[in-house]
Amino acid sequence: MKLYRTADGHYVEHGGSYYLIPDSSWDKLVTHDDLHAYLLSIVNSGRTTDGVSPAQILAPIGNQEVWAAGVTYFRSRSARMEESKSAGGGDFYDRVYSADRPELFFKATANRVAGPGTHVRIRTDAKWSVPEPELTLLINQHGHIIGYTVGNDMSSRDIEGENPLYLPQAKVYDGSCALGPGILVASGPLPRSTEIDIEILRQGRIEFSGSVALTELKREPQALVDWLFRDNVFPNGCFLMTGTGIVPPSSFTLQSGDRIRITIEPIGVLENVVA
Ligand code: DO4
Ligand code: MG
Repeated sequence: MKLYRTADGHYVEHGGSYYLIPDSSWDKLVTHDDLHAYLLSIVNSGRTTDGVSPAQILAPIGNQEVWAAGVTYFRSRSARMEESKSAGGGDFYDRVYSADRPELFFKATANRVAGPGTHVRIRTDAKWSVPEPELTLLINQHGHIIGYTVGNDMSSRDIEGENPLYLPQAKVYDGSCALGPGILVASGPLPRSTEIDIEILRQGRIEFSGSVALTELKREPQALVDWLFRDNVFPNGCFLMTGTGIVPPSSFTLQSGDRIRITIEPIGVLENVVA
């Protein structure tokens, strides 16, 4: 089942049919005792409604914080070691890749998150910017993974590479994150064979494409969540981006007008244009 947030209400989609969720706030849905069973009861009511058009769909976020894990794929470790070599930061990335404690950082509040079909941004003071396509977990207030969405952890590589202490500036700014289009509410974990694909189109032509399977993800999603919930409460639940396994070559930087298309097959396609 997929859950969508729109200006006209929230919808659940199942088998190609759409069902309007009776009056409920997004935060209430995220913190529902058993969201999967609740959505199933709506589907089983059989009261279908008209479909939801892509233009109606908003970012699937209410009052949740967005956090992110880093250096969870070998490709990310190597790219970060390379970009920070002259700053002497390379060793940190190698160490965190194999350490018990993962890298976790605060990524965004809802106002910094772009929904599907809207604009993401590159920093005005950055010279080297990339999208990071990431499986993103929706977690309830008890630390249980209740759904999955597609995420884009926009990053300024020159800023984080200059000094690891600049990471919050490289990662957190207006339009630095995109989520959507909906939430896949599944009864179990996603198969490890699940693929994440990205295409970056410039003037209608593919400038970069890449893909990675979840088999390359070094850590278990629930283990990342357990670390995040150590000494942190999230009364409205939260999102956790699980890191990138796709890094474009060092010669690539995003430009205004680039179209970023990220696909995770069972969830959907998240498409945004760089402002
Ligand atoms: O350590 C810097 C950020 C890592 C990150 O965002 C990623 O690996 O996806
Ligand atoms: Mg990332």
